[in-house]
Amino acid sequence: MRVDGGHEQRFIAESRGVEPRRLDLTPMIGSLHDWQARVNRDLLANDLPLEGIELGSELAQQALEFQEAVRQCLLAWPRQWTQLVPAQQLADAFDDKVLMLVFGKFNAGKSSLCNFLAERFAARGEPVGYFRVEGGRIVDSDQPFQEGVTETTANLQGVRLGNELILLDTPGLHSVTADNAELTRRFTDSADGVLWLTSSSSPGQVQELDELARELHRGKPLLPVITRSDFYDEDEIDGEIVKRLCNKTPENRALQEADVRARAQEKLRSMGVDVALLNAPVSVSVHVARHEGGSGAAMAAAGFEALYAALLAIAGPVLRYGQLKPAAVLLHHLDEHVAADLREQLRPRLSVLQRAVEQAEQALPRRRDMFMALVWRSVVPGLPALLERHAAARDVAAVRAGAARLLDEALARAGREAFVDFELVFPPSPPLQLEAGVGYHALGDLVDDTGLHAALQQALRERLDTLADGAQAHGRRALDRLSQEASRLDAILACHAQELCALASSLAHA
Ligand SMILES: Nc1nc2c(ncn2[C@@H]2O[C@H](COP(=O)(O)OP(=O)(O)OP(=O)(O)O)[C@@H](O)[C@H]2O)c(=O)[nH]1
Ligand SMILES: [Mg+2]
Repeated sequence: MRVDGGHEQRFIAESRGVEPRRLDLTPMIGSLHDWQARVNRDLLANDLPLEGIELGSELAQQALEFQEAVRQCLLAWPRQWTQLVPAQQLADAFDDKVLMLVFGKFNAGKSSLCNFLAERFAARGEPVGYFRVEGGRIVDSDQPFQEGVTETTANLQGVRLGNELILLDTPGLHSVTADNAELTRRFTDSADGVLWLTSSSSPGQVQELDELARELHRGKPLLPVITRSDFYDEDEIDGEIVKRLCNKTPENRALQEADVRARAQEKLRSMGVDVALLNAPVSVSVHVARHEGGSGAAMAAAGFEALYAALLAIAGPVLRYGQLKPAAVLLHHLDEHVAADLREQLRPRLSVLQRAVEQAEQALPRRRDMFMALVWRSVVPGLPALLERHAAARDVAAVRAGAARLLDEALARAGREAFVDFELVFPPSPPLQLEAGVGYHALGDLVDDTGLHAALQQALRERLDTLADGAQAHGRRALDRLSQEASRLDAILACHAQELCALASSLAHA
């Protein structure tokens, strides 16, 4: 390791010289807006067809719920995008700067590290400026950050190091009010990379990284910094026991770094985050470095040369993220709001609907049988009275018409009961068709209607068969229309999701 402060000098020189290379993101931003427009257009243009389906049915309700979810999404997306505008404006204030988020639990040593790095920059003649964020505005301050247990940082604050680099000192985890949390989030949205500070007294509490999930999923580089990497040693000076703060040994540091690295890797994997974002942890002691006067050797021994080297190493990815930021912010909105809604709200609703359609389709033969039985049971008991009524006049035509009327009365009711999900309309039945010669017969003084009765039943069965076929086909057609449209829409949404992945990957390789 170099002990002449070489990395510090280089780091400060390079952070003076970073001139973020501007990429022309206009075409990418245009493609992202086009994508959103296509999603909107396809959602608006694709109503689920409910023709032939009873509006009060479970099936129709599911389809209507989907349409309602679409409506809510179309309303929410522009609102969610507008909510990001203040964040962007705030970020614009640092448009050409590199923003590093200094993140960690309370007392992790965030404020102390920021102050110390600022001292180092100032000592080398670089401009340094502190600021607080109050009510969404940046307020300059000439005071370094408060350090220490009693002075827990409750506000988002930052320090400009040189002209290009900004450290954002976030409020210690769990010490954030709701307002602050929102503000912190806006700022963290615009950060280009993250220093995760974890105290050497219990390093690598990886559950803390859960709060960084968004940032990490957005591909921001992560550098774990093991802070307070020191211990008190007792020395005897002139017969007196004196406590002296010492750096932890290189072996001890190496062990902790390896442990933090292994835990962080596992955590990132479990979060589905690209492990390549993780940089090798470094251990530092601000207190020892300060106490020893910040000489080159002291800085190196306290871990700062390694920290500077690590910062230089991530400068590339950090700058890259910074360059892509305007498109990245839009992409993240589309991914975290629009694509997430397609994935978690709309497509699952379409699947539920599809399953309901399948079940309804499978139930159709059962419904047909039930329909036949209901109509039969309702019409057949009325036939003897009908035959009786027209026996004197032997009026077969009246019987045929009367049977058709009995049928009509039964159809609507049985249709509603058996084909519950469907809207069935039965046109008035024409008189039943009987074979020629079928009618009442004289049997001595009596009139015999046995043949007519049997023929009526036969004709009724045939008519009913045709009607039941028609009702079943009607149901099937309605279900097919709904199902086809639902799968078409689902395929369109899946295709949009893929398109956004492709856009994200072309942005990553821009
Ligand atoms: N031993 C030791 N203590 C340190 C070091 N750096 C910071 N501390 C102490 O750790 C405590 C917390 O430091 P801060 O810098 O205020 O920590 P923070 O992460 O900003 O804390 P919050 O603002 O509460 O989230 C203070 O008492 C510091 O003096 C270090 O290098 N060594
Ligand atoms: Mg603090």
